Amino acid sequence: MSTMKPIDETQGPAEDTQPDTSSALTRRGLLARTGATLATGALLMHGRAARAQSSVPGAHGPREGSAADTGGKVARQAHLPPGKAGRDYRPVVVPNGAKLPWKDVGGVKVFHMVAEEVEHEFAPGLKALCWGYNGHVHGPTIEVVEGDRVRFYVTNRLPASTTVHWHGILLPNGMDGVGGLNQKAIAPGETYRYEFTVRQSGTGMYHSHHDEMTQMALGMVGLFIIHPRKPVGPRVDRDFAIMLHEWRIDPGTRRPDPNEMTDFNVLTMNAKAFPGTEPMVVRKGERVRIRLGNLSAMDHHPIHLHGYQFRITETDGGRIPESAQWPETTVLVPTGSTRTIEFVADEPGDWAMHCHMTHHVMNQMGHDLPNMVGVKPQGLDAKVRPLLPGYMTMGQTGMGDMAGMHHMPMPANSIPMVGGKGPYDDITMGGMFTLLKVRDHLDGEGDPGWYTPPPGTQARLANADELRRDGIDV
Ligand SMILES: [Cu+2]
Repeated sequence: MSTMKPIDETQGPAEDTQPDTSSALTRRGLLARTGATLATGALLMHGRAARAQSSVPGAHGPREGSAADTGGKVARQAHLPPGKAGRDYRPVVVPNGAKLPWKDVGGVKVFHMVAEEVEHEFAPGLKALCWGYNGHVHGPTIEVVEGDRVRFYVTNRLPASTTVHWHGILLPNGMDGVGGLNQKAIAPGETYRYEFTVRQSGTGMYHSHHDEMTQMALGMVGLFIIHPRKPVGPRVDRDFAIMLHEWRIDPGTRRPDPNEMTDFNVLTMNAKAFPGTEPMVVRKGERVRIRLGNLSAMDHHPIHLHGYQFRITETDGGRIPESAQWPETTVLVPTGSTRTIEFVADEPGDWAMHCHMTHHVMNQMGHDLPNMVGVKPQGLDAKVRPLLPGYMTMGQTGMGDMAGMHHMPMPANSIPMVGGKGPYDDITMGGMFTLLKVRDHLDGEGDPGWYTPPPGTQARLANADELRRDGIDV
């Protein structure tokens, strides 16, 4: 991400020269007394008033580390007043997702994250017990502005210890959230406090950094969007953010399996598998940004957008200078990375955007199967049915017919390998698949329905006259 230039050397009131009651107050004792949410609210109101009164707009003084935390030895760094949506940035749209709310306490953006178990629906018909934040899987998207001072309270309501790592975010080492290395892990019932000044802009992420294998596999990841304080690059009209992830959920089970190493069967965008994914809706001519993050356990995802050439404008290392931006139609998003693309949506339609690894656009694919392509089962089905009622040989012309399986009985808590309903037929993709819907006109913000191509602009059955005319012998 782009590193922020020093913006203000003025030192305002020292935030933590008052006794630092927060660390004590946020721990178990207060939780037990009043409940976590109330406790944090009360805490935030308490002891901050003096600071709020004395803070000077544009010259707030809190800095990296606090006097109480560090004995006042850490160099102080100024921050800016909290950046506001509409004034300082155009908010990102998180399809299927949520944003983490904040409140301004004495010029600091204060957030409360609650790590907890969440029942999550991946697509209609498939739910699992996951771990997430604030009732969401993945966690709500954090959206801040370069120069903001941010304070995160993290309450652990899981049965296991956890931490939060701010992935790609520049901050003091003690705030980095690696369990055991930078801090003691947050025990069940405890609330920890993280605080730093945001000194970059771009697309970052956050995730558990304690028992990562289990906790990330169960969903404990989220996006951390930082808008520049001053605009960088062409202004965009639509700014979408999508987290890529992969899961192992066997049909009929209710828990993602964290022990899976290679064979993931639910591939998601913002924790939804198609047809559960919400489309990105855009007006023709608008400049569009799509931020993609990937915290999959093992896989990189080459995300392909139909209908457009785009520029890769940003990695998690920051904005790419315009002269170095590559035109592409597929962007590889390595695991542990973010990539941002931009383009002008000048071609209306319903455009597919999906991972180009073909097994990543399947749902709960069983592949412990013989290769049936080209096999002619003839009377086999009839012979087997007395032994296995309802038996049907499958796969002899591929998996396209699986799309029709949403008309058939399915195992409990599972979804068809492929297929959502399209305007013409079943769509033979699932998983990491979504739609960019570009329209000349939009009524409201919702899904505009299916695109109707103008007459003469759609593939159709060739007729005999045309075949004869053009010398096509079929
Ligand atoms: Cu993929």
